[in-house]
Amino acid sequence: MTPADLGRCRLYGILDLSYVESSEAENVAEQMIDGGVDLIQLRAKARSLEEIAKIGATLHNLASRHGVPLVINDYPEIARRVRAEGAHVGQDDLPVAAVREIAGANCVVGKSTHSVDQAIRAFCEGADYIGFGPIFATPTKPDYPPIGLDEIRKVHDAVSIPIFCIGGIKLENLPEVIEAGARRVVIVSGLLQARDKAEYARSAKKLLTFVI
Ligand code: 3NM
Repeated sequence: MTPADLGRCRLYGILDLSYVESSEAENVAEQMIDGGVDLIQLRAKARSLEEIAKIGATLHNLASRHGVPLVINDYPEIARRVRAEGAHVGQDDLPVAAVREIAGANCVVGKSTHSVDQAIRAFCEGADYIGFGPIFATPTKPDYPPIGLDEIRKVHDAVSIPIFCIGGIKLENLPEVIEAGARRVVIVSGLLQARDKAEYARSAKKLLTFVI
């Protein structure tokens, strides 16, 4: 995945195994892809490396058949092993250059940021994209104070890599997140808990498609 490919991404879906049974991961990823997610991340907290690698390989197989890049959260060594297109890390993880070294030069590296200062630091560190949030309080990532909508425009003025707003974003509040300046978003629980996940993703994508 090139930076230009990344720049075209609007809707980032995270397949978080706290919402999805491992046995359902492939099926759910298929629905997300059907709905038009531009990127898929595998997020698996408290699972064995072997299990994450196994699911990662299955998802990579599926996603690459559809031309959708796969990003592995937290484990750049697994990103390399399953030939994922991206590796994503948080503030307490290795620096971007070290992640890139492990994941491989062809892997894009994303970093979670929780303030405009952290976003600037991640940009200077060489991240290919950032997550920026949580915009709203969310049970998917508890213990993080919400940033609020006002910072969205500031972070877009401050850094020029793709910014994916994240945290508590649902179809219902997506218009106000876009209105506040977001061009790209991540939706986790809203999408994974939707009855019709493909339709949910399709609706979100439609709202994001015409944002300049
Ligand atoms: N990272 P939901 S917020 C995985 O702010 C994650 O870095 C965040 O899930 C950050 O769409 C978050 O269910 C959870 O709120 C997003």
